[in-house]
Amino acid sequence: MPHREISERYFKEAVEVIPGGVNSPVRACRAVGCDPIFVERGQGCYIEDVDGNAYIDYVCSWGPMILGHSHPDINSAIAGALDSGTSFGIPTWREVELARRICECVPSVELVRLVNSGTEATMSAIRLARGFTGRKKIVKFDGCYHGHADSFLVKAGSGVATLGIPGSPGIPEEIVANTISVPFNDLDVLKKIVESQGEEIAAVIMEPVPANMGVILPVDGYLEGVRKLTSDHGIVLIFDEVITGFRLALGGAQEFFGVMPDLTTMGKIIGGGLPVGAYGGRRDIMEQIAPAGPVYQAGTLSGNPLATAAGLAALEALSRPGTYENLEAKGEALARGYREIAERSGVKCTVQNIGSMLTGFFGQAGLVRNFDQALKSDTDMYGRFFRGMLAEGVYVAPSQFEAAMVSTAHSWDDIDDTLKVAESVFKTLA
Ligand code: KE4
Repeated sequence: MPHREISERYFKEAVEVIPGGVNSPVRACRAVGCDPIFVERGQGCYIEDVDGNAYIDYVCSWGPMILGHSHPDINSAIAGALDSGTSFGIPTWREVELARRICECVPSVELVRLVNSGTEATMSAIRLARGFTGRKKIVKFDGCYHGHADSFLVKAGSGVATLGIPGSPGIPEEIVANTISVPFNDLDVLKKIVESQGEEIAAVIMEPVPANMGVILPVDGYLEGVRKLTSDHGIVLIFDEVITGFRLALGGAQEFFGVMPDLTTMGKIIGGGLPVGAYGGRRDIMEQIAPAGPVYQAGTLSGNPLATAAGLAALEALSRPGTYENLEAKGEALARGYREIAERSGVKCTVQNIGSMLTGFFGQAGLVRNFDQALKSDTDMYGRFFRGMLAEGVYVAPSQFEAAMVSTAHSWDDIDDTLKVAESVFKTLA
């Protein structure tokens, strides 16, 4: 078992000055029964903690590090931008370039606004949909997570599910009353809601491939069905592609599945590890955003020179031929390996994957199609899996209700080494 005295000391100090000792709940590792490591550095697919222990990293900062840590193109882009200053609050050419690249890559995006996080992107997109339609209600899906804005903390995934928080205190019921949450992958339920309340619904917001309850795949025809229902009722369809954007394809899930939303929210990868979010889509809707239109949204650091430099470098690297085929092949190999190991070890574990993201739902035998089914997973067994992998130098998501991410920096040897570790860890789970 690697020693972690320095991480333990840092965590004791952290809890004295930061709630729970972390700046984002899921990092606390409470759901997997251990205290968090503190990272010293990252290089490629590896991270090293402050005690000098190295790990193959499958969290990848929850998605942004699709090119691995300390990618030379990104680091030099940031260094180059740094010489000219860090922030102006005045337009710069890089934010136009990044906006242009996003419009070129994401099929349904004609106009885009840069913000500083995924949460800012989704909360702004909802406000825009409400302003554009004049309607109040929104529909989300059980287990999907769209950041921590008030309207979304209803049956949410990610850290909300991880910590088993029913919703969140501090959110007035009047806000929550306008959020309808329905099961993912059930078109009939959505149809009933839309047909009975459609004229009051401003937007349906969805992760086209949910990753915040673990990776859940849309059943055939589901996305197309949601698209038709929302189009028929004048409802703005928002694809929250903060995770799937630039991960499943350069054009995200909408390119992968060929289903076009009205608005798309983005984040993570487009910042290259620095804080960038974005929302964009149909020109007639986006032109309602101030100062072009009356729907207000603003941000001191939006389009920041360093963050846009990093984002541009990331998209440039991702545009190279063969990138997504390679990511997909490694994601598939890892998922297949886990399935074979679970089978050999007699461990019930349903592994679901798409592109370079995957989740093993422990204690499950069949497909996991929605949040209620995901919640039946054996989270104690997942915790033993996490701790076992960590002890052997593999850092997987510290929650059953998240996704493991493969980067371009993961070599075939890293995948093989990960599966060798998993073989021994699964033996302890049976
Ligand atoms: P941020 O505000 O954390 O940048 O993005 C919010 C968000 C919006 N939409 C989707 C689909 C997301 O997955 C997220 C954030 N993802 C989580 C991990 N699943 C962030 C990790 C964390 O909360 O620390």
